[in-house]
Amino acid sequence: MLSRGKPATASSIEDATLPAGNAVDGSTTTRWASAAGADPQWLRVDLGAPSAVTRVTLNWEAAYATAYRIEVSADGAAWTSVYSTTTGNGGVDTISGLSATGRYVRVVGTARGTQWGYSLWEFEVYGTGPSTPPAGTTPVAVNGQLRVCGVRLCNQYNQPIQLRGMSTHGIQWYPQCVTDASLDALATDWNADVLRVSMYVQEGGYETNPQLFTDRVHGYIEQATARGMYVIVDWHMLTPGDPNYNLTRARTFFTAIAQRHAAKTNILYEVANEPNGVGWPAIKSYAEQIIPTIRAQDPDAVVLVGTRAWSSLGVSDGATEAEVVANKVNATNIMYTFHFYAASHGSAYLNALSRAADQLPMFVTEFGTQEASGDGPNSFTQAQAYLDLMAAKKISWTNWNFSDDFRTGAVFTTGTCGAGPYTGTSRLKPAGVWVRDRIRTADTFPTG
Ligand code: IDC
Repeated sequence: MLSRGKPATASSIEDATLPAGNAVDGSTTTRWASAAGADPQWLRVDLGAPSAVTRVTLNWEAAYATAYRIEVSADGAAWTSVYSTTTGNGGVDTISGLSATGRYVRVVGTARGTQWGYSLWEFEVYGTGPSTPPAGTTPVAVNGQLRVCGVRLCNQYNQPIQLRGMSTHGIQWYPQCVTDASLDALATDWNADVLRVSMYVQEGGYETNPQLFTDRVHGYIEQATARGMYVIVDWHMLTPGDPNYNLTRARTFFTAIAQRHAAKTNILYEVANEPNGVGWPAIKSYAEQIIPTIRAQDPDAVVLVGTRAWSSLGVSDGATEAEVVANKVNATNIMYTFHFYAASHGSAYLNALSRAADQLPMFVTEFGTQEASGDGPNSFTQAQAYLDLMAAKKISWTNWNFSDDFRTGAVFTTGTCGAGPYTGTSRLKPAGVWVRDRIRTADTFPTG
């Protein structure tokens, strides 16, 4: 909604207790009323900047209009009519499907339903606000800064959304797959909303050259940002499996990243890829130490916390989501992660994710359509069951992985990276064709 609390004026008021601003104050017990017995009369609101207007709602008091127009204007002087009716009957009128642009929006009453004037409890204008570029440009332009709302991920309009995209492979091994050309394809051919940057800590990753890998992540963040995608900064700890082992390194890394990118609206921090061989209390304790480090630099970003047993919510250790539900991380604006590999992780895993998503904010930051090795045969049937669940519960996801590694879970055929082409399907393995189709599907990003 664009109109609430914005400056409103009117052609007349019945008396000083019924000013124009009462129609945009969000209260249905205060109202604007025009002088009795006079036509035409108008009420207008100034949205502050040119805005795309998609919907207007009028909540009439007993003194309603039988005939009125909705008009928009760029300057408050020249008006364009975008809707009119002569059969108004009061109550609440919702006029949707508009595709108007203007800074000023007004209702002009031309025929009254009563002997009184025109009176509105509320006048609401919806669309894409002046703070963002036109709707539909990029996922970040539309959704802005994300936040956790209940068990969902919400956009700047407080509407729940689902993000879909890809994870890189380990950036120590496959930087040649993260290029301007490959990211162009990911953003505009795959229509991805989000890129997960998987920075291993061990296995030749961050610990071997903190500056180099920090700079590499900085660069990928800028490249994804330029394309309007969200970025998950993944602290890809795996072996050893206790995230506390890398706490000091994590503090250094996340401080540098969060400091540099705090003003951006598109960063999510994943603080522990896959804890393993360690209980939930140790993971929770780690999270409660690293989250304040990030928040000290970037207070409003969503933080993603790994769960026990390779982010299986404990299921791979014979536990369930109940241990998290009973002992949540003491922090706000966080989500918990769940990873699955469809050919290895059947209904016990799927059911745990389903239950968890009703009680915890969940984000699937990694999944494959194949076995837990990221290789072997695909189970597209089982993978689709997960995708259906995630669509229904608006669980965001990133798929493993955007590289040309030989394994079946790497989307490109060997030798693609560096040369391309990254668009289309000619260089995709079966898992790549499958997941590209499922990322390309139109997004639903409500703006009001
Ligand atoms: C795999 C990579 C493989 C690498 C291995 C160990 O595909 O090249 O040798 O990691 O580093 C995960 C992990 C992810 C794994 C992936 C597939 O988060 O690092 O990638 N997987 O095994 N969890 C479950 C599966």
